[in-house]
Amino acid sequence: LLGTRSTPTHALAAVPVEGPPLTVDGFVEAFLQELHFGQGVQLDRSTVNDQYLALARTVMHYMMAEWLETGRRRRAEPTKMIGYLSAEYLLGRQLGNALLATELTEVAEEGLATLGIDLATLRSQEIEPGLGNGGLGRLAACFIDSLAVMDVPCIAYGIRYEYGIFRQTFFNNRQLEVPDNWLRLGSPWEFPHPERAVQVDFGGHTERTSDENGREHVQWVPSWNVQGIPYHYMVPGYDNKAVNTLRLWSAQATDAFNLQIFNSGDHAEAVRSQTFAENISKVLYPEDSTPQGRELRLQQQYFFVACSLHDYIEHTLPADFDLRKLPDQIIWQLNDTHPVIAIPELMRILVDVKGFEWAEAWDITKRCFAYTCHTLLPEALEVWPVDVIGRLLPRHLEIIFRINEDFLIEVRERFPGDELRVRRMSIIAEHPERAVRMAYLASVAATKINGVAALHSELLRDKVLPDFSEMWPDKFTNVTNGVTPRRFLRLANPKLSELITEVLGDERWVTDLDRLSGLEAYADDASFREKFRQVKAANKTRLFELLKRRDGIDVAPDNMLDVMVKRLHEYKRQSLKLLHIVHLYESVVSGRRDISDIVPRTFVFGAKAAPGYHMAKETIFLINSVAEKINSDSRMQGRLAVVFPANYNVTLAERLIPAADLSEQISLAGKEASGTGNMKFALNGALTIGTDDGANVEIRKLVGDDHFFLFGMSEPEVAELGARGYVPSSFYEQNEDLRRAVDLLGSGEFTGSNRDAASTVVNDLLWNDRFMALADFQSYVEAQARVDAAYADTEAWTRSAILNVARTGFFSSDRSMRDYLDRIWLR
Ligand code: H53
Repeated sequence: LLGTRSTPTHALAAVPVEGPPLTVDGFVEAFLQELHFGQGVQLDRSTVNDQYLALARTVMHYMMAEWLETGRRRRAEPTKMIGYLSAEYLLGRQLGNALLATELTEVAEEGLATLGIDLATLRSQEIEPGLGNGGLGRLAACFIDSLAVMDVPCIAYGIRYEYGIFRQTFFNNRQLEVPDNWLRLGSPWEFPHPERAVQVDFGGHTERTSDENGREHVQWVPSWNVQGIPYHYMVPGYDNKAVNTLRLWSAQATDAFNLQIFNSGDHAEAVRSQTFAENISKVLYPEDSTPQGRELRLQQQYFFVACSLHDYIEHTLPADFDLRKLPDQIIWQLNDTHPVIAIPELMRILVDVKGFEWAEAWDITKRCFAYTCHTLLPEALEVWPVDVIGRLLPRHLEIIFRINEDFLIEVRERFPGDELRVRRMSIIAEHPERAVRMAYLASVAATKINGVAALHSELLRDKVLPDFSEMWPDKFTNVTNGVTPRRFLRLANPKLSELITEVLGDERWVTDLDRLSGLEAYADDASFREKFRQVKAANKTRLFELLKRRDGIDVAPDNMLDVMVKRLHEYKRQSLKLLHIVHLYESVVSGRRDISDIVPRTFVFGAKAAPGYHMAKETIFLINSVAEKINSDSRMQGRLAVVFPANYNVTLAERLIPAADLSEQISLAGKEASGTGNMKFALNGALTIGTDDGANVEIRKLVGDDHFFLFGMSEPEVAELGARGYVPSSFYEQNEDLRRAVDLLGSGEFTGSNRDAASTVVNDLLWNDRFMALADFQSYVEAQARVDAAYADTEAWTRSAILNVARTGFFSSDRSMRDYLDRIWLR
């Protein structure tokens, strides 16, 4: 069963594959077929879920024909392919994108209507696959979309978590996590291939033998194993008939594993061991950009990487493939350090399994990997204790040691006598415990190392990996992130899309986003501005209807919509936003400002906190508490409101972003690697208030200072303040507005007179404030005053919003993919 090649042993002629006809009748027939023979139900007895599943499978038929044809075409003319290795893919709902890609939206709508079914209802039935945490996982989803759109051969590999990112609910203003059982109503978009299962070994020890030539052979004798079952997802292009593959691995107990124990008569133990094996792909770890060094996570990482390399080498390449040519066939892109264990795994395959000499194997391996780093936070760089790796993957640990030994010889040759440098650069850290620095391992092996925005790549080179960039300056490069215009403009904002198409004359902008620059001229056209405003207003209405239905929240229709949506993290500074809100509120209730002087605003938050991240959860509690108080205070007359819909996810983002007026991108400069939400907002005509951080820097340069609200310290200023010694309380003492806001927040005013309930956050701000919210407060408040003034001039604001759309075509993930191809993959 294991090791089945896809190449058939006997030649059968391929039969041309065609999807159902692209007509309303053809579609209806295919749909009813699926309903009757796939779902096993008659139309008049079918539930919405039956209809949704049948619809999804019908659309799959159309895509499948293109998928098979893409495979055939690629096999006939093999070119280098991308193996994207990512522990997360935050895909979002599939149906809308699949309909768009197959050009079936209108046909399906019309066809279903003839049966009395509303397409929109079926669309809202879909549970989004939440197989990612935040930016990194969503970026992977955007990238694979773009590669398909560009018809670049790519297999994306990852983990089919049974439970994705938890569903967030609120109880007494606190976050409660509910398991995300996303598969419970069926998963029509995937198809398993158990015959392509891969066995993955763990544990045990290694043994050495010598052959007749005195050459040493190492044999890994593992102590347990699991099998990975691949589940395939189709990744459709757009208007190009290309469909790529996303292959996600699900862990299962191997038969041998079960049988052994079953035969011993201990059935309960057999079931327990099965559960143990299947735990590997059970849940997505909910940490985002601060990993917890949990052994199960390393198991997950090795599990999916081992499956993926094996799948490619044994099942995808031709049987007689000469592995010395591997680097011409594939480049493995390492999405952060999560898949970095692939490096010693490839060495193990080449040396132990395929019999290569070490030097030749290393030469091949070094040309097969590229590494993307997504962070600047030192605590986000994964480090695995030597004894954890040794216990789980003893052979890999030996290989890592050997790679490190050879590498340190190279360092000593380059920098003789510089033992401090040798210690700094060692892949093995000695303190606080012996541990493998995965980012260093990646940097040593990778052909290229890239950051995800211009500023980030610069800081990565100069501050995070300076020794490595000195040693190999040419390895370092930048690729600024991007977002897919299909999902985040064409699908999420149909009204704006229609308007854009109307003035540009065609839809080519969907795959060539630089064409948005054609909108520049219309920024000065009053009738276009009016249409643009109508789109924004309609998007707000659509959002508010959703919030009413989904959360029972009422939102004032005419307020400025000020949105901060992203994972909850101290460096992102949701607490700074909160201080601003409390400051506004305080200035009104203290009588220093009249409510009628305040530009009416609704503040929207969306954020999940990692369940073990105490400060983040306390911040959520405070935001909800402040919201409760302000929203029920009649003195605010609806002119200040705070809403925090629970469970922010891709589906909600698609509704929120097109409705936003103001985008909050307020991380401390030098901490947000890139951000991608910032791009989505600008592209949908929101103006940004932001620091000079991550991709904000590039957004501001492109849209221009007049159409962006910059505030806060720059990265060098942050570094300087840190070096001088930052004392947050001195800012508190010197700034009356800040003092009043902090005092009110800490007074128990928002927490039912309970001061303790606010103290975690307030005390941290006053006495620690690692991300310098108090230092940037004044500048933030001033920038917000500029926002108010700008918003009051409706025409000028609209003009700026239009220019934001017109000038952010650069942030298409298609452009990111072109950059990866030019700078990394095809070099
Ligand atoms: O990756 C995004 C960036 C964002 C960064 C994020 C990220 C994670 O979501 C998880 C781990 C990690 O190291 C980084 O925080 O700035 O836009 C995509 O590059």
